Formats: sequence, C-alpha cells, structure tokens
Amino acid sequence: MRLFFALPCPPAVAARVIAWRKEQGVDGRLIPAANLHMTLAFLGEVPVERLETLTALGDELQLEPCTVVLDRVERWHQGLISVIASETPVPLASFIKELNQGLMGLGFSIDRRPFVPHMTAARKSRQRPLDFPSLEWPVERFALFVSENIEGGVQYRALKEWLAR
Ligand code: 2AM
Repeated sequence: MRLFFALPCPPAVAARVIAWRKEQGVDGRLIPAANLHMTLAFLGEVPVERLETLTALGDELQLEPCTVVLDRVERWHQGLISVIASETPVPLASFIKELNQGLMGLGFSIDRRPFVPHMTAARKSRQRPLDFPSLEWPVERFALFVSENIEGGVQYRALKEWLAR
C-alpha cells in the first residue's frame, strides 16, 4: 500500500483554492477537490502487515489545533503548482518532529529535507500563477492516507483520521 500521513484539506479551503485556480486560469492536471491535502510524511510502499503499527502511532501522537497560513504560490519541477505556507506553526512543527521520530523508531525512512508546508494544486502546468491571496487553514485533524489507482487517475483515501486536541 502506498501510504502517507497528511492534513486533509478542509472543504472551505478547498473551495477557495479551486476558485483561485479558475480565476488564475491554472492549466495542466488539476488536483480534484477530494484529493487536496498537505503531506506531513510520505512512506511509499508499505506492506499491509505494518498498517496496525502505523495506526497505533497515530493514536499515540497529539496534534494541537493551530492555523496554517497559505500565502504564496510556486511552480516546482514538472510544472507542479504548489501553494505554500511561509511559516510552519509551532504545534505543527513539533507534531512533525514527533511523527518523524515515531516513524524512524518503527524502521521507516523519513524525508531528510526540511518540511515545507505546501499543497499541490496542479501538475504539468505551463506557467506559474501570478499570486496567491493569503488563506487560513484551520488544522483540526490529520490522517493516514492510502494512494490508490482508479480509472483515469489516483485517489487518496483516509484509512484513519485523528482529531487535533
Ligand atoms: P506532492 O504534494 O508534493 O505532490 C501522495 O502521493 C502525496 O505524497 C503527494 O502529496 C506527494 O507530494 C507526496 N509524495 C509522493 N511521492 C513523494 C516522495 N517521493 N517524497 C515525498 N513526498 C512524496
């Protein structure tokens, strides 16, 4: 199973991002509303037997409610349009530290690059949108997602969700 921990995008934020994409005429492969998320830790292919240890880790972790402010847009490799938060709220930074420590303790390899809070809005886009209006993302939950191939694309499905507390 191709797994990752992420923040599911709140519907109100998704609606704003989709409206912004339209206004800006963002082209390429637009990420469907239901797939919008912010990756916290990407695990890659994981044997199904390991699922229980991962959900147990999620049970142990505590994410304090906070607000991420998406405030700029960049065009990355292969035309990936990413909306970015220039700052990581302290509760989210400590959560990611604990998540990574937990994952390492379970033998998973983690991304060594510094965490940049971002959400992919489109891929294979030919140009960078001009700007992105500042947008608040209330962080109220995190989830363990599975990436599944479906007809005509990919679907990210939350296997388990936890409320911030
Ligand atoms: P992206 O948002 O930057 O595209 C599901 O595929 C999620 O995991 C996506 O959000 C994707 O990041 C991220 N992801 C996919 N492959 C990855 C990799 N090799 N390293 C880190 N994140 C990855």
